[in-house]
Amino acid sequence: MSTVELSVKGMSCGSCVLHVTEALNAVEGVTEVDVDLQAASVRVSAECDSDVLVAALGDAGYPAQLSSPAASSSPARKTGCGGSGGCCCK
Ligand SMILES: [Cu+2]
Repeated sequence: MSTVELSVKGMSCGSCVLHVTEALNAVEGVTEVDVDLQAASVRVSAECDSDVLVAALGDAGYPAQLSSPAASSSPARKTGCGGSGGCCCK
């Protein structure tokens, strides 16, 4: 069991959070999902590879990547619903 933190793009409302939560819960091995909409991040307790989690989020329409303190290539860009971020509730 390990906990990984992912940064997720495209989440801008409560139903995005639901979609992300459902997408992750559908992954085998995932036991806990904690979405932080404000921080655009998700903490996941899972027994599977983080690549699988990232892929599941990508399939759901939310490009994600592992949150790493060293990563400097992830500017916090805000996208509103209906914006170029492809929000679910457009
Ligand atoms: Cu939304």
